[in-house]
Amino acid sequence: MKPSSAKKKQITAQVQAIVESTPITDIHTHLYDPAFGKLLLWGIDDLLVYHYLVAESFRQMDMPFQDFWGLSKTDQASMIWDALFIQHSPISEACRGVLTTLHALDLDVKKRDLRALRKWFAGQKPNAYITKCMKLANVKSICMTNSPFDDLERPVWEEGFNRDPRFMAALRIDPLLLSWKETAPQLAQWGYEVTPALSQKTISEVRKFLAHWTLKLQARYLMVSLPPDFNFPADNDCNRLIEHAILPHCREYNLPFALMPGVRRAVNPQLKLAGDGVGLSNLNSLSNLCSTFPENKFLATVLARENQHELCILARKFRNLHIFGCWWFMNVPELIDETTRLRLELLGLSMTPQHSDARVLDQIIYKWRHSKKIIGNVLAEKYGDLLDTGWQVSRAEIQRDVNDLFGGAFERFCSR
Ligand code: RAT
Ligand code: ZN
Repeated sequence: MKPSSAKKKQITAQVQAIVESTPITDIHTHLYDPAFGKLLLWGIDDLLVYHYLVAESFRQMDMPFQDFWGLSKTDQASMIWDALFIQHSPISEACRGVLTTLHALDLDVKKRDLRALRKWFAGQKPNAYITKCMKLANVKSICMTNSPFDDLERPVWEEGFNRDPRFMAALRIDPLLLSWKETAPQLAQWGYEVTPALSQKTISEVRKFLAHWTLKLQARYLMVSLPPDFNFPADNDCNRLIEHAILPHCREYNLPFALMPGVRRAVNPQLKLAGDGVGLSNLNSLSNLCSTFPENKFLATVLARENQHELCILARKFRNLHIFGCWWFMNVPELIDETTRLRLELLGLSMTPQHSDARVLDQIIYKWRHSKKIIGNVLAEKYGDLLDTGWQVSRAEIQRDVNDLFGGAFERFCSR
């Protein structure tokens, strides 16, 4: 006999409740430990000048790019508010996100009163506000993106501070791998005996640099974003550094190396941070890395929708590969739904379906609320399909599975 639809409804409600109440480890964000002061962005103006919204607003404004960039943050935020929320309905995912966040904070969005919103945010105290946002998103732990090449961030690490235990670090190394010739003099300036040519000595100095920052940050993984034409193997500095410095370093410290292929940087430089685009990657490179270096662990997320299926298949072949998140242009309901289904159907629970990529603290509220709804629905549907076979899942089993999706599987992969 087929299980009744009442039983399926019951399981859907149960899954949704568990998804709601399970604390999340957010494994990739651009947020900072509060000790970084102003580098941790929050509040209505930062929500509005988020680069996802900047890109959308230029489509509705005639203003020259340079004039916009010449405005203060407050004025830019006002222009975006007017273009995307007042002159048109805020339908896009990034616009809707601002409203979900404000609504969750109990602010009245229908009044469309930017001044009142600013006043409310001005009354918040950073530390209490971090706790509030994490509570509303039910996020227990946030992984930052930490670059020693960032001139604002580096001095804070160098000076030292008491870590907020809710914030983990990840060592981001894009300049090291993607523009070695420009990065080498920088390393030399910091006292590493490197030359532009990748001699043995230079490689061992690069490893010293990686060790220094891994330990200083207590980094959980190393990370790079890659252009669609990234190729491994190939005879170039990037690959030599990966093979002889990054991967041996990751093996020594038992750290995963996270690869994010598919970003075309500065497709329209006039848009600044909002000017990056997407391209299809050749995932043979990732396959080659996983098979050539079985002692290394790789985390991966891809930017192109068309790469998602192949990525799932790769993860079926290589257990040293853990796939995660619906990154950036993938982080829209339609594609989260599709990608989560693909992953659950091809891999089961051995993956991390989402990270927030939040750049502004308050965004964790909407990014997680929107994603949890979709992940919960897809998961409930899958348990419903199991019910049709006569299999029954207990509450404890659902909780175990959801724990895995929201950080447990990632933690296990890292500690392996
Ligand atoms: O999602 C974003 O905000 C992008 O600008 C990037 O930062 C991307 O997530 C990355 O980590 O490179
Ligand atoms: Zn990111």
